Amino acid sequence: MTASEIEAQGLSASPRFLFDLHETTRSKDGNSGGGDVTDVTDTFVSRPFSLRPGDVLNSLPWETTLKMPKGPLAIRGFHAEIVDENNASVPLSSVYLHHWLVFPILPNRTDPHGPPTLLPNAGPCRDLPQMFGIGAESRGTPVTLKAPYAVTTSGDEVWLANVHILRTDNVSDVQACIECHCQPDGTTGGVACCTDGTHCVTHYDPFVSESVQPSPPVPPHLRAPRPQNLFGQGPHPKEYRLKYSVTYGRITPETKPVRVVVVDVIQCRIEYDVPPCHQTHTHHDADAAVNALRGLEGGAVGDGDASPDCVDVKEVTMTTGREMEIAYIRGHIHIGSINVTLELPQTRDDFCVTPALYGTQPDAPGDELGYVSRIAPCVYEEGERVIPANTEMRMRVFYKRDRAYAGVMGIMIMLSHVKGDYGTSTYNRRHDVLTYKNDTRPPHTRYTYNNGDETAGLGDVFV
Ligand SMILES: [Cu+2]
Repeated sequence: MTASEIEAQGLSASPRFLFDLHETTRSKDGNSGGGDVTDVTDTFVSRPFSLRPGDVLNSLPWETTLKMPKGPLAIRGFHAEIVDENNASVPLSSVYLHHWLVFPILPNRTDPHGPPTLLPNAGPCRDLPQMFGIGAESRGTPVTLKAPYAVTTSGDEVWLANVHILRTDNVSDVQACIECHCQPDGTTGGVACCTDGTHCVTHYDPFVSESVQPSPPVPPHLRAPRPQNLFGQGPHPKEYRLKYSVTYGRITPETKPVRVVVVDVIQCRIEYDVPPCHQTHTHHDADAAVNALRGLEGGAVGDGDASPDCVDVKEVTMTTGREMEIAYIRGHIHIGSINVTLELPQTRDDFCVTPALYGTQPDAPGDELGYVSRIAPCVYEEGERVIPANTEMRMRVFYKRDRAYAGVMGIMIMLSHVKGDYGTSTYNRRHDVLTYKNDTRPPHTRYTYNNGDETAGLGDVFV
């Protein structure tokens, strides 16, 4: 989903999901900072939607408006998962939440039917504009900020979501389905190869009629359009709901608004493919393995079959444009990943490792065997981790190469307060905080950093 695609659209009159407030809870402890700060958690649940085995659902942002708490907010938590009709968590092995992405927009003030203004995050990637959300690990990896840090909002935003879900129980080739393979050999993949309305082949499908072979042809694990049942028999659709919780407090003079920065290790190209290790060995890989094993020593790296000569590493160096007071960092990485690491090469400071944590029990929601069910974040107290301006920061992403992994990602999400920032996180659109040191992207794909329009003049929002 590109930023310009979102901006080019108005809101759909026929939304794919409708949400209702399910419950409101209050907490005075934990991340709210205790004392007088009381955070509220509002949980919203969608009306049920049905999926048959193999179905792929990819709702576009302009079809999916989220309900949100009213008014200016200091958001300190955002959590989402798929539940069933009884509000019980559904394992990734039944319904794979490929991704959910949440985008604040400003509705068009002059023309209610005109295109809205997207409020992207402050990262360098135009095609990763989301403020919250990400992948299958979402259930185990909520955003949690410690007060006084918060993602602050004005209350004028409308929140849209892009939700990509695949029902994978009884699917014949689950790996091909959830990696969205583009070729039969599984060496390449990506979301462009599992679009809305496509269908992963299931064990039931030999008993249904063949669909007309589409043009261009689809990989063998996919059928498009959805095959029709010849005899009125076969698997019934099941009903599911999308559930999300927003934890928030009031904006006070003490609140430190954070900028959300989403960085891609392959400089905003987003998806890549990892070849198995028997294909090539490079000197670089040996280097990577040392770091990977450092992660393994922590005991937090999946099933541990990453051998020293069988690790894929991608790295990128960035430069801080401003002093950053870091509140929260986490990676977004797919099945096959080991971890994302951040270091300050000038001081050899390996300051954050966010490992992929793999589930251990078959079909257990939140602990699904073989799936990345959680990515451990680095969470900081106020003032604990301050990176000066003009500091180099190196990001590395490690994947196992025990087999081919297609359509993977190496993303880092960093929430940090920038000295001098005021007003709301959603309106602060300066992209000067973290930039690629050797930017290999064509100039027209980058943000311009000296454009005054990138910061809307909302001013302070204190209530
Ligand atoms: Cu991803």
